[in-house]
Amino acid sequence: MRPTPNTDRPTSHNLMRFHFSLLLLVTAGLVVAFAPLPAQPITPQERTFEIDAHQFAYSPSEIKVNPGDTVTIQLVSTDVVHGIYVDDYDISVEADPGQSATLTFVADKPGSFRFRCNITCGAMHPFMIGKLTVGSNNWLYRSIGLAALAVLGMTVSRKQKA
Ligand SMILES: [Cu+2]
Repeated sequence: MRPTPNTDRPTSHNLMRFHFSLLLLVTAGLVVAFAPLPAQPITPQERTFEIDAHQFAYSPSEIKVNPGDTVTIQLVSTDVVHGIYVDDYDISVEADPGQSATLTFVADKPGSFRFRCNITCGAMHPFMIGKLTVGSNNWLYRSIGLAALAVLGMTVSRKQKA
């Protein structure tokens, strides 16, 4: 059993204070979740990734770049003929067994894109996919901010009840 709180009814002043803190927290939450971020001064870079293609996977299977980067993928097929096709960017290249092929493009579309093998290379060929991420981890920082606010909110409401 928790100790019985003293029987004072919440005064309207306390209630108002509680509602005000609540409003403040909700507002802060909305700001953290939706406020537009200032354009980040990211200097576009030239980036090269070597991706090994083998039945039935890429390694690495995820690459991450900043918007505006000039990306070069060196595709190396280590067994049979493989290709790489990047969704939405609609670009591809194919590499013969033991050979490499190069694909260069400007990552001008932000977001997450699948890349996949565009050469039928065996039974599990449809599962030969990877991911290209163009952009920053804004959503991650936002969710961390929201979690921090939630903790703060619980602390405040507990204090109000005490
Ligand atoms: Cu393949």
